[in-house]
Amino acid sequence: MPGALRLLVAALPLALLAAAACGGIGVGVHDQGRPVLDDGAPGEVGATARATLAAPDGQVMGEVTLTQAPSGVLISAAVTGLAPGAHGFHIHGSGACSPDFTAAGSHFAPGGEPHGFLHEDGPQAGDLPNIHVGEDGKGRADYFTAAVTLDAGPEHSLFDEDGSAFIVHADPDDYLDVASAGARIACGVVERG
Ligand SMILES: [Cu+2]
Repeated sequence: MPGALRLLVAALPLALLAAAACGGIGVGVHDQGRPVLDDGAPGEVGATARATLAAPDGQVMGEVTLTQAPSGVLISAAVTGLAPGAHGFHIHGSGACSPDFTAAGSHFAPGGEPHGFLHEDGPQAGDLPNIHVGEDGKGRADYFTAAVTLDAGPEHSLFDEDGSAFIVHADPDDYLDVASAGARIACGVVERG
């Protein structure tokens, strides 16, 4: 299965997402299907998780909420106090933001894919489209991805052994070069609730 098909990410208005959830529009193809626990029990649709984004000095910079859907996870992010423009926004593979943001590790990629929506063997499960910040320093983004799950157990679970974290970067992700997004300016560990 080509990596490009492993991840479905759509930054759609919620109305469209609702329509998609009802089967009103096709939203793409993926090979991970309905999230299923290792014991075969179906995933808990509607389960939620969150991450509070903070700057290196601890100042809160935003909030991310995650909701388990039948075939993936809805992610809603709100940020504040950031420089206007596009910022790389990813799920990183370790649930830690201290002693510094390198503790979050590299991008969540249980399948070992290379980074980038534009990479022919990408993307990684933790790749997400950029979040856009206005002149007021505030930004919002909604995503849907079938590449991760909140269920414990599956390889692509955000609650794997070492957890996961969201990172906001200083610069835009060019969706090809993992270094393009630059410094890590905000971090938040994914927690249930
Ligand atoms: Cu990143």
